[in-house]
Amino acid sequence: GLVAIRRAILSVSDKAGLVELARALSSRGVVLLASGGTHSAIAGAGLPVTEVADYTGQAEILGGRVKTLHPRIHGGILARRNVEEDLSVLAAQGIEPIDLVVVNLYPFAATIARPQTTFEEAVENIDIGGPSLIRGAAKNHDHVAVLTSPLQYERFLGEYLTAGGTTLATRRRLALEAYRSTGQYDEAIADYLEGAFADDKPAGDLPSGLAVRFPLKLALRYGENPHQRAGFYADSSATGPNLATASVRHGKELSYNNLLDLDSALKLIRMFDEPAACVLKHNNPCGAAVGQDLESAFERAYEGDPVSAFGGIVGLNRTVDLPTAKRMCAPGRFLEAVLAPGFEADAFEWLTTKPTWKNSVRLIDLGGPIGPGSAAPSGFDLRRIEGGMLLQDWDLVEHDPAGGRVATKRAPDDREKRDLAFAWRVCAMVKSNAIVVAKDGQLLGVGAGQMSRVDSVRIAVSKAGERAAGAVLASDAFFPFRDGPDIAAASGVSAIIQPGGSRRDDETVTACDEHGMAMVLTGRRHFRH
Ligand code: 93A
Repeated sequence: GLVAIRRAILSVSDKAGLVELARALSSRGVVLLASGGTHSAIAGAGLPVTEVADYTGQAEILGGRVKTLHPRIHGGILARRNVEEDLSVLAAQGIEPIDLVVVNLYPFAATIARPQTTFEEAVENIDIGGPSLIRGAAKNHDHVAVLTSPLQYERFLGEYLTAGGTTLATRRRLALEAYRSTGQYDEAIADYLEGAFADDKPAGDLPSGLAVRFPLKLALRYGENPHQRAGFYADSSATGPNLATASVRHGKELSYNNLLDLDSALKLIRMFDEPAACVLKHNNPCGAAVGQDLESAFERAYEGDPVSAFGGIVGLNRTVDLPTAKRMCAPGRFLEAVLAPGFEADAFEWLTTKPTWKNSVRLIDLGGPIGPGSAAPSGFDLRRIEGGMLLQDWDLVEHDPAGGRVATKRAPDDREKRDLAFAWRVCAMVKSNAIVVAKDGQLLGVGAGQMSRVDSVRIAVSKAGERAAGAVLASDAFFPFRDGPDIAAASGVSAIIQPGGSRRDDETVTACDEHGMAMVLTGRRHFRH
């Protein structure tokens, strides 16, 4: 399995680490071949190196479009060292075997990221010879090693110097990474061309395919359950504060379920301009509130359902200050994780020294402000099903749904309007069938994930208890019958917000009118499955 490196070809756009690598190889007696610019860089450092054009006897043509595409190069890479016929062809044609290929490609992604780049420049930056070298070397990994990024040089050199050659394990690992990188390179080209050719197809068409641009960010200890393997793959195209760019500043490593809950927490608090807090359990909000300041928002969120909030995941849309930190550690409280745009130094200190659960609490710093104006999630919402994947637009929630149509005789008053807008946004983050009850910008009861809407209503109003009097209720989809509003009215709910659209909307409106309730129809549904 151990292969000595007698000859290497180097052709790199990113010249970082090149001279150091070339020097290490050269000092080990490796003969170096390099394309034009790479040759200049190595020769400039005083190292012996042959230019590809001199070796092949073929000068670069077409303004560099053909540099390394030559049988003397590709024959040397692709020949099987254990096949007599291959070796005799090399000997007959004076082709020397090449045991190491070091290539990194024209910077296509960086080129198209510059706004002034023209289509012609982008196309010229599609590398042809480089991927051919990489793919050839990776195909012949039984005999040849391939490096595609300066990030690989150090580890490779370490392994090479230790073993005195390349091991099969190293060559296999590098071959895999090589095909990943050429795959992603072509995906980026296809994405770009799809955008550039967008006029060719009807507006709103779905992408013809999906780019693989989710590199592994974090291997997780396990998935939803301990017998499931899991990992967090980051969307390299995401912008704005998100879970891939956030830093975990304290606490145990994040789990799969933590990340799911944190994602819902982020989506929820991002909907609010004013100081807002939420507490998530099993991916449903059990607490949510807005307040004059972060401290009161958190306090009211936790107190909405303190039994459920124990061990919860907290999301906050303001930098955590000391008063808020103290509330989090009040006697009898325990939090699993806190996500915020930042932590004041004294608040951070308090959270990491005061509570009994200080060692385990995960503090996640988004590193920047979030709110209705900050970047929306990138790309699409994806989910796996057997045999494929479902893709949809993100379910973004309208900021002020209380502007919807009033269907009842009585219109909501100003306080009810504010609460309806609050409840509507929280409700969108609850698993369907979703019902929430809220008052004065505080979530009081949630009915989540029930298979009948009326059961969700029963759960939500019973959670709110006596506090339901004068509260408002939001429903993520229409009421099929009047039973839900009837139960809400009996508990003292005074106003309802829902999409409407049922064949029996009239029945529901009549029920509300009979009870003197106001009802707003938004015309937009927010299922969450
Ligand atoms: O235009 S190319 O696709 N034609 C080629 O034959 C070729 N061979 C290597 N570009 C080609 N390359 C690329 O040139 C490499 O992938 C590398 O990115 C770059 C290195 O050029 P230089 O050594 O002249 O700086």
